[in-house]
Amino acid sequence: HYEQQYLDLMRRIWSDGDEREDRTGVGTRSIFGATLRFDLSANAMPLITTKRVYWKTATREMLWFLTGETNIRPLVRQGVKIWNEWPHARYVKETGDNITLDDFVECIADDAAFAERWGDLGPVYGKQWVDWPTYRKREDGLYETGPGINQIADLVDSLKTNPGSRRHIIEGWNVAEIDEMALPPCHKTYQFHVAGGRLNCCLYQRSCDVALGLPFNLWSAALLTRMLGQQVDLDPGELVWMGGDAHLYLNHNDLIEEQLSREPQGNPTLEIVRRPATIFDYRIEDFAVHDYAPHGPIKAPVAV
Ligand code: UFP
Repeated sequence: HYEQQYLDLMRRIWSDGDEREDRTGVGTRSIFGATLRFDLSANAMPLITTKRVYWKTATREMLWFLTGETNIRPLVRQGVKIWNEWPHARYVKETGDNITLDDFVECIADDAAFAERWGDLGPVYGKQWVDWPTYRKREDGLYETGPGINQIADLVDSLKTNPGSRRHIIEGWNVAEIDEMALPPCHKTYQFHVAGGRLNCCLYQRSCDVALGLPFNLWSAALLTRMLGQQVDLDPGELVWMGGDAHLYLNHNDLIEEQLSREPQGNPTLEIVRRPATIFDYRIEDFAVHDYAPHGPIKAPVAV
């Protein structure tokens, strides 16, 4: 089963990983350098089955990235909670107001001005993907801003016009803007590759929370590959995932023990029920998952 690779990685990190302190103070076991490969043909998806993965949440996040938005408000208003902890932590830190996460999120949802001030994550994925800033040197030696680069639109174009290229890349790691981001990109580089009428994707992820992050990251990378493939008339090929620091948080002990005791079940597929005019026109209703009968969800705290 395709998921065995994921469980093997989890098991290996938990038993052999180097135990270390990390930025969050929670502590992890970690290995450096890992690769997973998934066949996406026949609409197969690397969707984890040993716990329920909320693929619609991950899909909404992907659609949000593609809008170029970096404020959590549109996510919050769809009930997507995955980015809430970061703006909340910043708010508490900067204002000293010890508001609960739930109350903070309610303010973001109800109050546009509050969301404007406190809901933005800085120039994270969405901004870099569709509006990477450019600067031009003027004759007087000063710099002025140029038009932003839409990497996604350019990628669709290059896949169509120059499929054999080795430069089909989406990059999130804008060195000059890392300091302004709530979280520097984890799934930082996507490379696409066309072979035999199929679209392959290689994702390089610099840092990976294997328990909570990776199930989402795998789904999203495969989803993006499927959407792009539909837009440029290529069948789904392979997803190669490469991780730098692949870790498990020490407080995920219960999740890990439970998940490793379960067996993968079924082979879910993704159907895209409509073909939107462009890569930017997908809606959540366009996606249907079939044959997904996972084990029950497992809750665990996210390290901020
Ligand atoms: N993380 C993921 N996947 C993501 C994402 C975050 O695994 O898509 F946004 C995890 C990895 C790490 C933490 O545990 O978030 C980021 O912390 P750091 O920047 O210190 O690597």
